[in-house]
Amino acid sequence: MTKRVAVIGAGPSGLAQLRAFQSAASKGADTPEIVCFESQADWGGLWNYTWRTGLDEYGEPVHCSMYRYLWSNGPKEGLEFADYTFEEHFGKAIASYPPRAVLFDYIKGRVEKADVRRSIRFRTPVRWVEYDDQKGNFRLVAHDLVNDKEINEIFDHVVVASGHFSTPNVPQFEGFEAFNGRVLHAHDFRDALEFKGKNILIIGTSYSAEDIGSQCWKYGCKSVTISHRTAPMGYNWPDNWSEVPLLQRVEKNTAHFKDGTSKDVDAIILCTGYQHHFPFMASNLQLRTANRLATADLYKGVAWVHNPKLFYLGMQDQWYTFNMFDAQAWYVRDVIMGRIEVPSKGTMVADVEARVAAEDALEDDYGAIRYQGAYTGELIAETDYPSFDIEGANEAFFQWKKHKKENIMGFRDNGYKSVMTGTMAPKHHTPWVEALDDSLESYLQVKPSAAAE
Ligand code: FAD
Ligand code: NA7
Repeated sequence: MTKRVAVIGAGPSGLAQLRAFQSAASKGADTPEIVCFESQADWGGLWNYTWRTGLDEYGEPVHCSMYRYLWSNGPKEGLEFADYTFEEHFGKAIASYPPRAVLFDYIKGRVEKADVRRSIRFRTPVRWVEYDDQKGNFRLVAHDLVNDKEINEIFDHVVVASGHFSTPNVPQFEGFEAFNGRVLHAHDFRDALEFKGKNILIIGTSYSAEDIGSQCWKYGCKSVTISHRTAPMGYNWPDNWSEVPLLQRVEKNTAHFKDGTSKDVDAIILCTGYQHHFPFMASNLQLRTANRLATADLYKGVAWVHNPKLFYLGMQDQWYTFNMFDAQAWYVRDVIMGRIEVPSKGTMVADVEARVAAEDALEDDYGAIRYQGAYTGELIAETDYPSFDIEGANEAFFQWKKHKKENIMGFRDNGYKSVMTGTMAPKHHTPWVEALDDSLESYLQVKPSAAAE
């Protein structure tokens, strides 16, 4: 009997899984039946932008954490699909830090070419997954929102690709209740113009903090104050920025920090990260992990050590993204299709422990990039996913880090060499600080009439 595989989520990771099976089928393999469940009305995951925040029109939590004017925060040369290059999609070489709409278009291009949309049930959130020990399969419950119907089906394998940058981690600080401005989490940030002329306070020092602060600065906020728990980011920020220790309390509009200093602010943006959140998985199948490179309980970063018929994709903290998800998806496909055998539980647990220890021994971000590059390469070597020059991709990340240090508001004006095509990215036509229009048409310099055709 044909195996049935459920894929939860049609973001970059879930789509990688669909493409992996389609690729095997196109080479003549007998592939399982794949059903992908997606809560949103379209594919692309976080890259599928919506203006909505909170709950959507069906009362479902809004998945999107992206915002207007978002440009890639790392070089596209580090995420390029090995089986579908930027040049193939756009018909020309493009600059290295595309805005969201351009990357969304690229993600869609590959799966449109692969013709996998028909395996996706949109507007169908998965509500529950449990494993039947006796029958050796999974029972999955989902909700067809459009027809308001419950779906109850049996699967031999489940691949969870629901992402982990959507459920916000929201700490509480003394005085928030009486603060006279807006307190929001990065997940609900949508348009920097809301903060034009305002003094903003950002809590956190990672990607969201850096990028939301930069957005607000670019679109005209009055000042940016960044409060750290561990250490300041230390970039050469513009004059109206300051980095301060952790927020202690807020009194009316005055924020007080750990070093005794204070600042009057109009809005507070919590860039305090996200939770791995899987309320739809039975508790014995639920991944519980920190946001790190070596996730807990996943053999080779994907197979659930307690039951390797279940897989999680893209659950790592991410330097590499799209091509790492591909490496994972091709690997998972081959396990499901019996081309790769998973070892005993003891060996799988030892694999996880070794990965955790190796990550713990890393000294800096450069080590972390090499580590995730090596992991991606390790999985690729076990499948027929096209191999590529990982060292070269690492080098694009190293250059990116160097360029950020040199000029945090100008790093996106640099270009890098594609390890897939060997082409050097052209310089973008407008410096990032002056490029206020983030549309695909503006980025690619397509005339609106031509874009509409
Ligand atoms: P997601 O993109 O989160 O997709 C998960 C999908 O699963 C969604 O479509 C969701 O609707 C669906 N889903 C969730 N739960 C269910 C359910 N119960 N039932 C059915 N469907 C469900 N990466 C980069 O490479 N470059 C960047 O510049 C970059 N910028 C980022 C900026 C922000 C603000 C954030 C939050 C992330 C950014 N990322 C970036 C990282 C991002 O995580 C990846 O690019 C990518 O989107 C991860 O893909 P994914 O498929 O694993 O998860
Ligand atoms: P990250 O990368 O998980 O970073 C979370 C940040 O929030 C980090 O600086 C943490 O500080 C800080 N944090 C978390 N909890 C607290 C509390 N309680 N108090 C103060 N500071 C806190 O999340 P991001 O949203 O920046 O990035 C996620 C993805 O989105 C990423 O892939 C990007 O591409 C976009 P710490 O250093 O732990 O002290």
